[in-house]
Amino acid sequence: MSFQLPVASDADVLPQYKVQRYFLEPKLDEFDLLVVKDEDPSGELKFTVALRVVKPLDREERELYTMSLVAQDGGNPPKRGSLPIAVDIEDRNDNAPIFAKERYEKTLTEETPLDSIALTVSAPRRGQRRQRKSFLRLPRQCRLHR
Ligand SMILES: [Ca+2]
Ligand SMILES: [Ca+2]
Repeated sequence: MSFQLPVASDADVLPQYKVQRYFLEPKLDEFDLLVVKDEDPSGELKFTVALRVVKPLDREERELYTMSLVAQDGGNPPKRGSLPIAVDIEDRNDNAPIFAKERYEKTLTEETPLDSIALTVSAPRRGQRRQRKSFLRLPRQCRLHR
């Protein structure tokens, strides 16, 4: 999958002093640039630049990527312009709830008052610190037997 990016303009007149190349900074494993270059009759280069996803993205691993698209001209020394890019990864429901333990055990006495909280369990979502708690309550009519 790729997304077209805006290209830079360069006010210099001579084609060799206009943009000669594009690159990403820093170089990330998840993205690269697709650059298509055409030369018009005047010798000026016309670029089409797209950001390509080259590795699976997972919000639970990383939810934001920031980088810059850099345009470099043919001056000596070359001049550069850069465009900050932020890529936000949206969540997809690809993780099942997981309990912290596989099994809970609790011994209750016969004198346990009705409506007391017998057990507290939690199912944290992978990669997130927030815990969802649910409570198991003893129903009023319930009698406890050994
Ligand atoms: Ca220039
Ligand atoms: Ca997810």
